Amino acid sequence: MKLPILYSFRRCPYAMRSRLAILKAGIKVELREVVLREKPLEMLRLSPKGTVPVLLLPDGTVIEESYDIMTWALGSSASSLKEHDLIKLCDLNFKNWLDQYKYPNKFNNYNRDFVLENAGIYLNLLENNLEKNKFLFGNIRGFADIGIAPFIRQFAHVDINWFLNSDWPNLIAWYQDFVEWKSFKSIMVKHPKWAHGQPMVIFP
Ligand SMILES: N[C@@H](CCC(=O)N[C@@H](CS)C(=O)NCC(=O)O)C(=O)O
Repeated sequence: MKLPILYSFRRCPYAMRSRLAILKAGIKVELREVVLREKPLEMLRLSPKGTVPVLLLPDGTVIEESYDIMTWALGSSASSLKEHDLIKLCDLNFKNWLDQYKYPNKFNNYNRDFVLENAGIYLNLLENNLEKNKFLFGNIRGFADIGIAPFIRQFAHVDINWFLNSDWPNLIAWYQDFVEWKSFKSIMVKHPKWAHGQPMVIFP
């Protein structure tokens, strides 16, 4: 049986959310681990924009946005507009502040306090939701948790001590629960770079 093929990069938060959704859905795919500076031609032919993740379905359909891969895997997209909006706000706004925070020398636009103040607007939103429930939209880990947590992990890891001492107790607990989650650990297992002729890696 032909499996869908997922071009992925272990440390990419967009790829992480896609792998988590695929794992949660109980779907099997062929995993092709990509090195971003040497993207395989096979992937670029499918998706010339050159970002991971990219999913190729056996019928030839290409899904090249992580949100759409999540939706494909989980059978439905965010169950409420609020959930959808929170993910989109992550991708369209928070991610920019995260990049500024993570790579200050690359952007060099704003000082750290200003960047943190802006990133904090989004983190406060998450904190407010998590004050009410263990997860972002209730007491079970849902679409938004999977979609957003990889980005918060990246944020936390820029300066983990600062994050763990920050004023977001519920966000910290949610982050810690995420990184300890066995599904998260399993999607972070290392795989060699994909190349023709290598044994096929089936995920999960
Ligand atoms: N909107 C895309 C964004 C994906 C994205 O930007 N992925 C990054 C890696 S985390 C990438 O492939 N960047 C290309 C590069 O660095 O060459 C999605 O949601 O899938």
